[in-house]
Amino acid sequence: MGLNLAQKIISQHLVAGKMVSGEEIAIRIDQTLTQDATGTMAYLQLEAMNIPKVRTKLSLSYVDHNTLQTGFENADDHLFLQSIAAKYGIVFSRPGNGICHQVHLERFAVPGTTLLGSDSHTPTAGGVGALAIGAGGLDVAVAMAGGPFYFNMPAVVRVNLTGRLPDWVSAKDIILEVLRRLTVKGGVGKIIEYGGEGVATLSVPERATIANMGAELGATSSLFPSDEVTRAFLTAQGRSSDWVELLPDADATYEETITIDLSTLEPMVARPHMPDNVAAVREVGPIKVDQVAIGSCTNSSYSDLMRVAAILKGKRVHPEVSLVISPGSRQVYSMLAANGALNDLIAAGARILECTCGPCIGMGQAPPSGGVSVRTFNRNFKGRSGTADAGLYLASPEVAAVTALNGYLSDPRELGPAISITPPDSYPVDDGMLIFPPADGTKVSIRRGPNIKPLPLAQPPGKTITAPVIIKTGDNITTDDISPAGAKYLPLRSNIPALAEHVFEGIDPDFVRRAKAAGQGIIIGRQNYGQGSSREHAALCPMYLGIKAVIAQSFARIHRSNLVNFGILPLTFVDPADYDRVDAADELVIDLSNGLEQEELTVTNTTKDYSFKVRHDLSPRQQAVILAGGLLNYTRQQVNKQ
Ligand code: MIC
Ligand code: SF4
Repeated sequence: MGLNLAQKIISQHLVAGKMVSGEEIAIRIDQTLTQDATGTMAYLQLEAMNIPKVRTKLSLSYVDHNTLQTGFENADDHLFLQSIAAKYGIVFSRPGNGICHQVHLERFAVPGTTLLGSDSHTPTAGGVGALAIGAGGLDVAVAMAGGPFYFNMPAVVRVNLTGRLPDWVSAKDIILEVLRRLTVKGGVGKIIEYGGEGVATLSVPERATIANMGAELGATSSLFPSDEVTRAFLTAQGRSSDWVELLPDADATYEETITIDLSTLEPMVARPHMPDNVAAVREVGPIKVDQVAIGSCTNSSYSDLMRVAAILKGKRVHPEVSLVISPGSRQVYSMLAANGALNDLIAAGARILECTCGPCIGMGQAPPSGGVSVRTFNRNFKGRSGTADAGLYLASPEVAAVTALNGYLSDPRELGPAISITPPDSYPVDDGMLIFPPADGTKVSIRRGPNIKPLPLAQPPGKTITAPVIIKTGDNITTDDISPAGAKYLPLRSNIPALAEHVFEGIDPDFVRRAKAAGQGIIIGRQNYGQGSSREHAALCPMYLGIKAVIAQSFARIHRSNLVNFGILPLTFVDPADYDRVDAADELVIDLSNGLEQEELTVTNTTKDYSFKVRHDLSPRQQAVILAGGLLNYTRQQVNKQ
């Protein structure tokens, strides 16, 4: 039987398990990446593993999230990361070099290889046919130490692209259409594999936009074939030797197939506050806009920004709109500077920001109260911009640019004939902002500022967990809800005691006080609990506050793994209706007297005097991780056994 792309790459990297969807497998990891906001924890965890040097083919540490440096914290983190990289044989990408996913796509992603990154948008590299997966920092640390990555074999969904995009419709509109159809939980447990004749019409940066936002579907990864378009891109980056052809077999099978006729698409927008709340720009109408933000790992490639510059050239941003632009990488930025497009942006009134995540993660440029911001980004969760009552709309660079000129949400098709940007035959390559590690890093001393606090460790659970429900939440709780994003919080990412003070702050400011008062607690969630980012802080901080279990109807993949890694039990209701019976402050007793061997556990609600069943769905390895008090304790035990 023929293999699809995912099966081809997985089978070449498989070290445990069978490629049967839903079963736990383990794969060898070729490359890892971290960014600074998750990297500090990942490297503290790597240090705790006591290895002299990383064992991957290539590991990178990017600094792109926390660059505001409003206090000493961010700068201290950067020095810590730089010294750790030198010590452990990791390439360090300096602040200013660009957003991790954009730089990785340009300079390092290799078709057919595996990449594990401590950022949920790591699958961007699927644009060149790398199997790239986002994970918690601890999983990435284990991979750097040479351990395999464990996950459930995903179901592989084929998205068949037919036809060709009409003028002014772009890659962002394709992924918004996929989100409209599948929703933010439609990709959980799946790899989305793109095929069909429409793929050949898309450049690598366009494919990367689509693969990037597969994270918003909850997908494990997204994959494009590696074809002649990929070869041209890698050659233009001076990396032709990294190219291999990677196509699915003609008789490959898929668990599900959906078809999108590109020629029927039109400019779209995701409305507040979810990336799947998608409608045509035409349907939403000319709403007044206060801010337009262009950039992020989704849409800040050379071609994206060239299209924006062409739309803005010779015109002026609307007086009531603040237009901010962050180029995705130093390569993109310098190309715009060299060909004059930067000047077109500046002349039009754009505010040019650093090549970092910036406003996407609420690091500056918060919109005004009750404001409307149209962004080329990938997430529009409530509060993520730094303004709790702002409404964020996600759209293509073309929609964003014309909106910035008009002052209201606009359809770029009004601009007349389309602009065509030819991808360059050769990109200017300057890796001068990458610091390659010395051959022997053993003498390097680690620079550890006062904000870098030791890692808290989880405790093994006892025979029962007796604890009150500290919070009962609804569907699609994001990791932004659990551990907020933004300039106030990101500097605390290497300081768990300080960061833990803000858990659930945006939706329940009293959560921390109640959790502390109770000593230990349980969280109740509904569907897709923990969607969004890979930040393990959304598990670490609740663990630090005594949370022992989360009982939900379903979980997002990365967050569920992070809960296990930090010794918190992720449990699902056997009867989803039991969600309705339990209330905040109810006292629950979870019976673990038989360990975790039985898949179903009994929970007694002693406040309301009834019992219900929950499932843990943990693999034997994950059971051992929980019983050891988390992955770090488990890994240490394994090492001591050897
Ligand atoms: C995000 O887009 O939410 C982030 C910030 O990049 C996160 C990582 C983090 O929280 O540090 C992600 O997507 O994983
Ligand atoms: Fe950075 Fe935003 Fe991309 Fe996350 S989604 S990596 S914050 S640009």
